[in-house]
Amino acid sequence: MYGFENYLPASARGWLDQKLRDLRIMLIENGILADSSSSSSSTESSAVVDARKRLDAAKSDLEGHHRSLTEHKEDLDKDFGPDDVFRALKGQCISTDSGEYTYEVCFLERTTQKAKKGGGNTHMGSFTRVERVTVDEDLPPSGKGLGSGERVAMRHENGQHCWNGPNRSTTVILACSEENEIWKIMEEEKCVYRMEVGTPAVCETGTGAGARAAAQGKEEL
Ligand code: MAN
Repeated sequence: MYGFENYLPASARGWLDQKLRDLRIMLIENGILADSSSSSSSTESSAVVDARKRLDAAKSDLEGHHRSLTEHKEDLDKDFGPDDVFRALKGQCISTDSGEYTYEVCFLERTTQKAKKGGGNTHMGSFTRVERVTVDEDLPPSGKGLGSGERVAMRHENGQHCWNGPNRSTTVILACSEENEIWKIMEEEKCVYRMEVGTPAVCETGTGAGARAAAQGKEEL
């Protein structure tokens, strides 16, 4: 105040001092003036502090979006088979009992062996790629089998390590069916599994007798 208070009488000086103090507090409370008396490391006004908080929140929001974008990009790079026909199946799980175990296939994710009498689950492999295999099998009267010809298969690798053997792996061979269902499970060699699975996802590609049966079934509707 350029020292002009010094020319005021003591009582007026006290009054002015108080007014200036009140004004300062009001400015600080309204975020207009930085609170330099505060012992906190921040010398920013509360408006700046608020803005910084909002900026930090927006930044972490953006990071979240980036993460999900990366995930979606990775998803697009994955092999979803011919014409991406398996994309809709991703994450759907089917299971069936066989012997002492229940076997589960979660499409494009993993295969699992679950002991019926309790005990932990055994990871039988994570989905790695789509392949084509040639099969030659008698088709059961139910039509629930692979038949013969070229079929689409899903490879699952790097499952739980097998004592005295490889890491578990599973080949899931697909044939056309009206439902997603596991038809057959075999352990061809120790910890090397093969599953025969029916799914509508391969019907358009015309996979053998199962395809014909299902296609006929549909035509009759
Ligand atoms: C478990 C199962 C079997 C496998 C043996 C190998 O019992 O995963 O399928 O053959 O381990 O030790």
